[in-house]
Amino acid sequence: MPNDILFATDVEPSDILGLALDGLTASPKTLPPMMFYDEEGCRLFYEITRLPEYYLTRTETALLNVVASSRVVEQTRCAVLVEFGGSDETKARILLDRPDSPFTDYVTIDVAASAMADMQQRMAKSHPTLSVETIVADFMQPLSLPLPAGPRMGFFPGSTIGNMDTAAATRFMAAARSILGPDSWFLLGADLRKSPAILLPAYNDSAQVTAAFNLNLLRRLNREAGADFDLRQFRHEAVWNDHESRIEMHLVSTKDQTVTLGGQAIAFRQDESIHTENSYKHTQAALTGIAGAAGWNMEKYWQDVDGFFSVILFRAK
Ligand code: AVJ
Repeated sequence: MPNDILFATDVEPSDILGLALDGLTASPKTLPPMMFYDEEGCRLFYEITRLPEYYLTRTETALLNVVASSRVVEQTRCAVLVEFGGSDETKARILLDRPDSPFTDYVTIDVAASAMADMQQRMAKSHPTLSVETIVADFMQPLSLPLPAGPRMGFFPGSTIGNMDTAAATRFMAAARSILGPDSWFLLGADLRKSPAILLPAYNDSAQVTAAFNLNLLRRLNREAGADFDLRQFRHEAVWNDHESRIEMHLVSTKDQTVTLGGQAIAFRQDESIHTENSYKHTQAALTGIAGAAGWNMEKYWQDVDGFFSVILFRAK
């Protein structure tokens, strides 16, 4: 299972229908990216992370290994690692597995309760002395959390922040700042702006796994919201929006057609799209600007030799 998942697999069926209707009756039509991650969607995303074109996961993993083997993390003297969206601990393990890891507590905040319970079991086996706590909550909402005492380090890997526009990313970073408290630190993994010649294949891979991942949304709505999408009449499209500095994923109707869900008819014109995801690609300056507006100073910055991906350590102002 991927650990980049911010949003729930555990959404109530009624919410799925409501969310889908909200998006599909809007103009232009949209569906929220959280909806990708049903069981099959999680499996397909995991497959995406192994694709040769999808440089993000392997580049970030290599960077986190560099971060972990530097002394920077120990020097923060953080005792508590708080992962936002951490229902899969793979990347946290890179930090927690260090022999001189300063962490005594690992806290994850996510809406995917069942995935977090599985994580807790795995961690109990491999890290019996580490205190592992799972908090079922949507961290985009204001929260007051009973976190263990001591300086805390927030952790938000996977470039999940790319799903948020600047305003939402700033809101998230500010919420994290208030949840973590004074003297806190924050380790962010974020994809960087680069040539569309690199970006487009990452979202339009030759094995068509990303296409399957995108189209799986419609299969999910057929199953969970009683919709009747014909998957052969929609195609996956990934485009680079240079002005917004983002990859957009769309599902494009190949003909004029009508789909029903929840007893409501939704009309599609030929070539009309459902906008299913934004994946913003920020520069270092944009990322530190967002963090700065949310109460964080940049302390250290890592990127790979190609400048594809960044890991940034922030400290509360
Ligand atoms: C999990 C949001 C980081 O935007 O690259 C992968 C999701 N979408 N391929 C990303 C995704 C299509 C991914 N994030």
